[in-house]
Amino acid sequence: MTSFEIRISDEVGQALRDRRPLVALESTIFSNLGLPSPANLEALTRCTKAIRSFDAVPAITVVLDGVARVGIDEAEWPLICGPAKKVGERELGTAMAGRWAVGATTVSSSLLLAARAGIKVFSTGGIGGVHRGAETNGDISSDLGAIATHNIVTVCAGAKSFLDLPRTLEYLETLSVPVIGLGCDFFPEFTVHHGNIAIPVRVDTVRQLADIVRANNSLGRTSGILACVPVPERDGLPKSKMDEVTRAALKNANDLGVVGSAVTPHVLKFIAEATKDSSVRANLALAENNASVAAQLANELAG
Ligand code: PSU
Ligand code: MN
Repeated sequence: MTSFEIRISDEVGQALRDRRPLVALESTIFSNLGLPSPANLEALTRCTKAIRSFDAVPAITVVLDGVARVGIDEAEWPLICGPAKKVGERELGTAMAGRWAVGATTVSSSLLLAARAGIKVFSTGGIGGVHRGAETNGDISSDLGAIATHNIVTVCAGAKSFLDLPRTLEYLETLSVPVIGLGCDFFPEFTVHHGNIAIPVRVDTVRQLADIVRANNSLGRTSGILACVPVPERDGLPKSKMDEVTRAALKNANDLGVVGSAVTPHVLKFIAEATKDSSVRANLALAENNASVAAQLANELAG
């Protein structure tokens, strides 16, 4: 009989025992599914550096040779940055039992692994959400259900802007997930700095955010919390340009009949090419910024 377990790296295990701050990271964003090479390796380098600069420990989640991992060695980074199969939460068991060589974790599977390890803060770029046209195609990312299920703070730059953002927010309300703007009272639109969809709660310091997390925990609430941080203004892209490219990307996906889990990687790739990689630069900047915020939050919550 084969037995399975989540393998926690020595560094992450030690940090957990020492109650040091930790930040979990997904691996899809760092694979070819999320960012083109070599920007993906640059993203991984910048995010982990940002976390370490606040004296926190990065915990990258991934499935390698069928083993679910929390924390990997730098020597294994090239495995993540190459071709990978996307592993959402429901694929985790299948990837383990099927001994997938490289299973890139999404937000949903990362949250499960991080929660099992006992990590409290997770950082990503933009979360998945309710897709445009979901009323007919039914496409709602499992990220949302996972954020509601696992008691972790997800730090993000909102949801990817090619989604239906108002419906994504409504869905998070239905799931009773607190959505908090850090330094903003709008739902950030991924690579666009300014947004015009209001969110109900704004805080201006990481300490205030940590207080909300602790207050929720004191109530015995077990849902996650979504902390939203806009892309830094100097790195953001013009909204009009992104709206135009997004329409073209969605039309292209539709014309080619791309459906299901292939939609997000396809649209991201189209947008990267159509914006001559300026969307990739913005994606890197926001991922790094989120990692910094997450590390500061992990410091506030540590102990
Ligand atoms: N946002 C990015 N790059 C990505 C993703 C989101 O900037 O690669 C990935 C994340 O892993 C997210 C997943 O969890 O897309 C959502 O996929 P779907 O929409 O198929 O649920
Ligand atoms: Mn989907």
